[in-house]
This record gives sequence, C-alpha cells and structure tokens, in this order.
Amino acid sequence: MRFFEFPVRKTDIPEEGQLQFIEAERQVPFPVRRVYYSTGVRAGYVRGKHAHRSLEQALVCVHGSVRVALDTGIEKMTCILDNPARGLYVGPMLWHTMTWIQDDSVLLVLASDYYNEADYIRSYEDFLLLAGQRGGA
Ligand code: T46
Repeated sequence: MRFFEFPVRKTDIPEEGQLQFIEAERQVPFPVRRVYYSTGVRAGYVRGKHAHRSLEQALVCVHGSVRVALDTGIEKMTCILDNPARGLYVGPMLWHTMTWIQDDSVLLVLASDYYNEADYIRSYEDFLLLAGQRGGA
C-alpha cells in the first residue's frame, strides 16, 4: 500500500487545532481535477465495491475512521485511515471497498480526472477478467 504524508501546521495553542494541506503534484504525484467527500455515513456501511480503469486517487479520512480494502485480483490488503495528515494512494485496477468504522467519518478524495462512469468497473467478475488480461490476476 502506498501512503502520502501531508504537512501539518500546529501551534502550542490546543484550541487552535492543526492545519493540514495537500498540493497537487507535490504531496500527491498527479494533477487533481476533482475533489469529493462522503458525509453522513453510518458505521458499518460499505461504499466503493468497484475498480477504476485509469483514475488515480488519494483517499484521506479527515474526520473519524474508515477501513479500506484493496484487491489487485491476486493480493488483498487492508488499512485503517484515521489520520487527516495521511492519504492512501488508490491507482487504476484496484478493487476497493471502504467500511465506515465511526459514524459520520468524512472521507475526502482527490481524483486525477473528472467523474466518468465509463472508467468504473462495477462487477467483480469483470474486474478479475480484466486484471487477468493485464497481468494482475
Ligand atoms: C471511488 C470511491 C473512493 C458523481 O456523479 N460524481 C462524482 O464525482 C462521484 C464520486 C460520484 N458521482 C455519482 C455516481 C453515483 O451515482 O454519485 C453516486 C455515488 O457514487 P458511488 O456509488 O460510486 O460512490 P462510492 O462512495 O461507492 O465511491 C466513490 C467514488 O465514486 C469512486 O470513484 O473510488 O468513492
């Protein structure tokens, strides 16, 4: 799994909290064309369940905690995102699911391209076939 660490600006004043920032093509290696975020999701709910043909993304849990499972078609990996200063890279041809651990966790996503339903592979069977053709399974 590939993670990005984001700069954190913090003072000695606890009430002030901290500020994290992400710059396209600096803290994440790709140009960012789209930002989206999921809110109001209840604990236990599973989102995702798809792969992308070419999209590159960085997933950041800016509040709460979310478990992310990645599947290359051969290898499966999981991690917990609970640090707003850390992003998970999700590149093309990775089946991914995100399970909300805490109510109202906010998952922020930086994406390399605009929304395009044609870039999604939403059937796991199709994903395994395509991953096999590309040498992933
Ligand atoms: C991903 C994971 C991490 C849009 O119209 N525009 C958008 O930019 C997005 C992201 C979604 N939509 C529509 C498509 C669906 O009709 O919103 C609906 C819900 O999308 P979806 O079920 O794909 O949401 P998630 O949370 O399962 O997946 C999302 C992203 O769609 C996906 O690219 O990698 O977050």
